[in-house]
Amino acid sequence: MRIPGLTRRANNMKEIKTQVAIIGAGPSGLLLGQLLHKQGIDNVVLERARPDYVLGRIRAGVLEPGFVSLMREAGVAERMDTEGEVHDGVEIVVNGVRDRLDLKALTGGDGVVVYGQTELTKDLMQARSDSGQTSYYEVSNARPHNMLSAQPYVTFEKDGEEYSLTCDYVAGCDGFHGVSRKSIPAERIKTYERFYPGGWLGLLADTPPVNSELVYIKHDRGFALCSLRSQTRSRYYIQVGENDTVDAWSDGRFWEELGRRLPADLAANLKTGPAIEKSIAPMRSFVVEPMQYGNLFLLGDAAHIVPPTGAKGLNTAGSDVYTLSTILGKVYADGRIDLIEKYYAVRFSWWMSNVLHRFPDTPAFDQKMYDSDLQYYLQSEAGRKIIAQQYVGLPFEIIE
Ligand code: RFL
Ligand code: PHB
Repeated sequence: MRIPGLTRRANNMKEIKTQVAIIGAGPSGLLLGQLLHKQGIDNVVLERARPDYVLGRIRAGVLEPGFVSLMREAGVAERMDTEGEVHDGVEIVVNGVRDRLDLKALTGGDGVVVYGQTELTKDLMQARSDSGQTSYYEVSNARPHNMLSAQPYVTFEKDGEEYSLTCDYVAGCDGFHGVSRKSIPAERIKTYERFYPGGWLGLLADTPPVNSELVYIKHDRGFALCSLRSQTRSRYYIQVGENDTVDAWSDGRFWEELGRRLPADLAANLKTGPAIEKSIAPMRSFVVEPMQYGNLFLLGDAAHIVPPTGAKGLNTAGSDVYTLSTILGKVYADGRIDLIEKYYAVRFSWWMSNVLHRFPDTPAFDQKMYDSDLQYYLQSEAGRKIIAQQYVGLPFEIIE
């Protein structure tokens, strides 16, 4: 592991220097690190958990074209391009009736790629270690300081030693529960949050998926989603109640409940098997404003959360990463310090137009609106186009 400029301060705190300190080694932090590295910008990643813990979290599976391009630009797309599945369509089931949205036709050519967050995180970890960039896993007490100054620093502890990481910029990529957002004085930010009762119980199994494409199901017993990682690995979700726990859901109970929510032809095709992973994802919408405090930037889940319904979380994180890596590229190569102040404005306007659109954030949770809106959208060509365009995502902003 390369430790840039490691020195020891008088108080025995080890001092490290880099250009960009990245807190969090989820997809946001690792992809940012890779894109900065490609532009010759030195960065250090600090992660609280162990690598295998990060890889054990089963989350997103659907990548929009913008995210896919970013993986290619970062030089980490080889496995995604061979093992990921391109999906040109997705199904929505209302009142037991299956309706396929031809994403490609409705958007004029775009589809999505099904490739697990776990897999792309693995690819990013590998690229990072291959290129010899510095990462510290299992750190504790990471804290950003002096964020309004030209020389912020992050203190942290690792293996009983205290470190100080001096840098030009801090990227807070440490998710919803991370320290970055909490380090901004409360009077300088506003947070907007809505917590929906209940959550999504997800189950991963090595069984062929019930359908070759994703199926979103509206059902009186609750929402269900048939997703997949490949044609031999399925990922299913069912909406569960507020007080439900994973322990209350044996594999058998899960399969039975899923079967009840599927239309008959799909239920007949359901192949069950032992769960490889089962977890409940909470349902919340959250955004912090601004997403920046001096030289500290918030990216991904540290700045905003949407319920998994629209498959937007990881993709939005990707567009934060694109914005910040583009800005920092221009800052270091062309001295465009003026762009630093643009991060927040660019991100917030993109977020508002892309994610706060009523589909797909609202429907599953606001039944009344769901009924009228979804029917309206599905029954007109214009509505179907809107759903398809939102699903495959908006293009990234040009930063000039
Ligand atoms: P992450 O992935 O939460 O990573 C944050 C990292 O920071 C570390 N950390 C710290 N490190 C150092 N010091 C501290 N004090 C720290 N505190 C935290 C954590 O250990 C962690 O490693 O955030 P990131 O990188 O912004 O990535 C965001 C995505 O993970 C998230 O948006 C998506 O998974 C959301 N999501 C989906 N998004 C999609 O675009 N498409 C999907 O299909 C999709 N499906 C999903 C999802 C999220 C789900 N859950 C579980 C919420 C399905 C589910 C079930
Ligand atoms: C997933 O495969 O995990 C997944 C797919 C689509 C979503 C949410 C999650 O909307």
